[in-house]
Amino acid sequence: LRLLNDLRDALAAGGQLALHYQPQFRLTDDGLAGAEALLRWHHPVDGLVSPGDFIPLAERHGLMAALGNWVIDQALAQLAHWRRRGMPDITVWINISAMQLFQGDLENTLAAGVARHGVPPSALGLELTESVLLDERAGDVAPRLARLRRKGHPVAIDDFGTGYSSLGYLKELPLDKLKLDRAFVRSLPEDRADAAIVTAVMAMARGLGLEVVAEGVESAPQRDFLAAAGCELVQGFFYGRPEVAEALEARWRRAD
Ligand code: G
Ligand code: G
Ligand code: MN
Ligand code: NA
Repeated sequence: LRLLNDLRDALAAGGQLALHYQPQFRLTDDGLAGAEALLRWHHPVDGLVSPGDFIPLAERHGLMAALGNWVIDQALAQLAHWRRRGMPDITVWINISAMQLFQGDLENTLAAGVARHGVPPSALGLELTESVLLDERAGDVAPRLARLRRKGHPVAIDDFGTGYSSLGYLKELPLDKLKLDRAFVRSLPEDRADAAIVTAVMAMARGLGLEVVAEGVESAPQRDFLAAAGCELVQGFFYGRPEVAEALEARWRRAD
């Protein structure tokens, strides 16, 4: 388990981990609304290692708390930096794993981080995948989310539509946004089943007072379909890949 030891070293030493930021835009006015922070590990020998590979490793071997705390601190430090430079009110969204939600002291970690960096909690959004809700401990998801939201953090359900979702949970859970999984976006606008699903999700979200972020938008026809369906926010390669913090800042500067 060389990779595991290397990850331990990376957490201790610093310099190898980074957050990349993928921009999110409002469809109404094309404005920059926020960004999803995505963890990257520059391994000294193996090069770039995907979070899909090392996050499961971290979860299995007790490193997820440290890794999750690093992400929270890094995102808040970046937000503080951007706010000092007058970047407009963007929301940075971080991915929260089931383990963080259920085992760690997420609420206090966030509160301490927000206070330390002087950033309003509303600027740091939390993405939870649908599968988190299916966790055996899911019985107390709702009160946990409610407490995080009461502190001011917006909450989104990630990869919406891919879990074995009972739609019933949408009624019970305190949420702000749905992130429509890119599987439903990929074949828009031609695929009639996907078009029907996306249209229905938009209608349902509107009725529930939730905003929808479409993921994986890669083309203008996809964007046009989503706009016509009433989708509020978009994220995907058509708009921008996950990029270093400076690149997101440059985007804002160009638009300014
Ligand atoms: O960016 P990429 O496609 O490589 O991400 C792969 C997966 O890793 C995605 O599902 C993404 O949500 C997840 N991921 C990326 N960054 C983080 C993180 O900071 N924390 C957690 N828990 N998951 C992350
Ligand atoms: O599970 P989650 O939604 O957090 O995963 C985010 C991942 O999706 C990122 O690692 C990113 O690289 C990937 N991604 C983002 N935009 C696109 C896109 O337009 N197309 C594809 N194929 N992948 C994307
Ligand atoms: Mn995500
Ligand atoms: Na997703």
